[in-house]
Amino acid sequence: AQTVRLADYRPPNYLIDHVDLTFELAARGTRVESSLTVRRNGSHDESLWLDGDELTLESIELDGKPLAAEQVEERDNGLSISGLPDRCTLTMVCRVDPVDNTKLDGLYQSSGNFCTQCEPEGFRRITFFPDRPDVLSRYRVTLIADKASCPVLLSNGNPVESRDLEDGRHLAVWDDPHPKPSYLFALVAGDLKSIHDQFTTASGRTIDLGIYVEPHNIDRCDHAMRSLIKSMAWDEETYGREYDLDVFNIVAVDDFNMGAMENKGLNIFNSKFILARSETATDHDYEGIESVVAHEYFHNWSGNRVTCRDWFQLSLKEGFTVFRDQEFSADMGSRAVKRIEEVNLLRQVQFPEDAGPQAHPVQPKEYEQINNFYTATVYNKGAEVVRMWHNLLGWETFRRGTDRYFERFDGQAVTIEDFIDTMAEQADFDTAQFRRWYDRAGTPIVHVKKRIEGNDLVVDFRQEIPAVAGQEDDAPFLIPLGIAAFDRDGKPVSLSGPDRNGEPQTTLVLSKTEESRRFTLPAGAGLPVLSLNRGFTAPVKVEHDYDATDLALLAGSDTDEFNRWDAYQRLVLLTLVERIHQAEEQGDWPESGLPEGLSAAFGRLLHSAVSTQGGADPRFVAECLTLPSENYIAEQFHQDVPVDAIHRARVELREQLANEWSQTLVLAFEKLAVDGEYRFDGVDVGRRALRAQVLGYLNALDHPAWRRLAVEQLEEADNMTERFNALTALSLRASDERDQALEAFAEEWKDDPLVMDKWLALRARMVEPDDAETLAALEAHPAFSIRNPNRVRALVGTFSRGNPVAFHASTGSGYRWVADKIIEIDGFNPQIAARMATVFSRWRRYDGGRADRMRGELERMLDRRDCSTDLAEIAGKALK
Ligand code: HT7
Ligand code: ZN
Repeated sequence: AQTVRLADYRPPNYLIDHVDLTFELAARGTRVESSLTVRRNGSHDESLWLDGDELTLESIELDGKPLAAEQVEERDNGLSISGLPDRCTLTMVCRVDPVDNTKLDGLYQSSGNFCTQCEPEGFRRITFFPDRPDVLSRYRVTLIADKASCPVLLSNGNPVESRDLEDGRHLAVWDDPHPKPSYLFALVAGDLKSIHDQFTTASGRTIDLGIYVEPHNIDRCDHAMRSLIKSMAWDEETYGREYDLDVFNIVAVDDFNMGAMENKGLNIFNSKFILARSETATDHDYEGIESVVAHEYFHNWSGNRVTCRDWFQLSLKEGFTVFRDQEFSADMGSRAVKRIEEVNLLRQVQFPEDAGPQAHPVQPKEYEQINNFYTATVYNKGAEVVRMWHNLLGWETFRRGTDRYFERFDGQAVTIEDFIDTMAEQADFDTAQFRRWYDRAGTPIVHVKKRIEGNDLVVDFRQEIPAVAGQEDDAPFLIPLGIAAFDRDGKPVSLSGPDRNGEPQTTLVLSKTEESRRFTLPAGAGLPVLSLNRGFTAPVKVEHDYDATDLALLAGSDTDEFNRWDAYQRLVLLTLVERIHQAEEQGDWPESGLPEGLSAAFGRLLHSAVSTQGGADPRFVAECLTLPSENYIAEQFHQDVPVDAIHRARVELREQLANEWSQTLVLAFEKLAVDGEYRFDGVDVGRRALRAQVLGYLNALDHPAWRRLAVEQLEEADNMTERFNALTALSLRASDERDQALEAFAEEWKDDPLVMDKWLALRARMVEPDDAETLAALEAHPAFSIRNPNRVRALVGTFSRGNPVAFHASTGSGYRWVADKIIEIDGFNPQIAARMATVFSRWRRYDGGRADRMRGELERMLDRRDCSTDLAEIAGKALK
């Protein structure tokens, strides 16, 4: 495959000011007529290049006359047109087949309705066009379709006309006054029902809002509509950004490669991120919907009004918009819990990505297939970098910077450099060094040591910059590091000096490979315990010689909630890793009791959540009590990941904690019961979350009474959150109750694909190593379809990422099954196949037998004549 390089960027040699499109929609042969007003950009006599993919060109005219044959050269990826005047109109007719479009990219059908996905390079699958984000055009779109089967006809912008035609068809015209790149084009046509509301903007304009879904889902749209209205208000209040069309429409479809798409005025969503009612969706689903609706809406400014010059700038819109949606969610719910979730994702997905063969900078320098770069690095590390701008500048200065950015670049396709320059104008620190966050892959490690000199606390910092992605330099980063100190009684020790009101926290800005900071302590103070990277001020790993006592102290006393959680998690990790090492050294499993400090910290947390006076937020406690995932524990081992020992140690610790605290757990289970009708609000969500943890711990024990608690909750609860939490708790151990419950659940929800995805995912987590029969049964289950990305993520994705012992079964059976699926999927949807394949990337970290088998599967995926460029890039990099 061809490598695309940032260094090769050239501005477009022709611009397209207006695009007029007419679609005659038909399943097997949609006719697309396009009329492009072409303008030479600069002075040159080069040809015009129009991208095209799987299109049939029926005709092409220049200013109303057929083009001379020698002027057009058709290649398999587009058209080259020579001899054009400075300005002209090109008119083309193409045919596309939406039914055969199994890639879900371009114009395709989902549940019989027409829809589109154009980011990043799908528009070229609809008509020939310079399909690059720096060509901005005004679009006018006419949709013609059979009125009975396609009563709804939607596109970008404002509706300007609609009428019936004589042959049973009807027509609608949409006009988008805002110039946009082709990746933001969208149309939807089909038999859909809708709910409507209105939003009045700060300047008094009324916007008509619509959410369109398949008719049977019409009772599941209210939460998404509320989320949209909240997002519109928040973006006005927080960033001063007002909506800019008369209508804003959302459509939910079942077949979708990602979460959602921010097409101008017509967002298209994976139905998973729109549809919710309490009987079928969990609190987690409600939160996902709120944040994805917000994310796509926020793109209207960060992405659409100010867009990307080329795809190397993807994080310009994605990193910034993720930061914006994170802050929105923090404002809607618990800030600390939101931060914990963000850091969990970063540590469990982005850090591993940044340490393996797919590592790349936030601004990548080259790619083979851009679809492979919609990554946690571009999105989530990108958001962390924006967060550092925000923290370093302070909110008001940051907001001045974003105002300036939107004002200066409105209607333009720009670069990450443009964002940095605008922010740098506001900054009083070395922004050149800060730029490394965009250019250098890998997660910096900050080693921290402390000592006492006289009355001074001296803290030494050393930055370690790992060599990844062919980048070997070790120049230091600019790292804002929140830090505080606590004495042995858990009381804050001021590090900021007497002039800062004795505030416990300060933020250091580290900029050298090695540097020390000196703090004067009160006379007689001993060596305090350090709380580092508070609130996760920088996306780094912090290495510090914490012992269990330090961590227990911070878990109980740190004034930063995020770091309280982090200390507790580190304490758990310390215990688990010690046990695993011990087992390795001894050659068999050690008899270890529950460590005193950890047990006490667990009990304290649990008590704090159920105490009647000034208790802790149950949601926060639930996050603390959630044991680190097996994959995250695996990250603590750089070589020969002890897959089975990790599983065993985690299961054992869960049982020990449950055993020790069973009475308190039962008490908490009773006290946390939520009365009344389901409400999606902070208090109830928190209680349900902690109650789920509690029920999980209890069911880690083999006891019929705790199973009965789960069965009762499953049968009596009126909402999916509690019902599914109960089923999950039951799934932890084999039992008759578990098997009956799983079967009954599947029977009850067999006609609801989104609920069945939860069931498939749960079943995928339960598969035992080498249980080929169960895998075959799940694959053959009517709820599964290999053609639908949500089903694939639920079964294949969860098996490979959420069930490490079975995926990494030493016989290689798990690898083989997943690779078989990937190869099959690659035949019709390469984007999804490539995403699934990243789970094989870090094969070198496993022991010889496993590593050989994983490598073998990567080779099998790659060594096929018809391996897609998407999958070839992922597998090829993994094997290098
Ligand atoms: N900007 C979108 C990214 C995207 C996408 C969405 C749906 C299907 C395929 C896609 N490829 C890229 C989603 C977002 O970040 O908002
Ligand atoms: Zn986005």
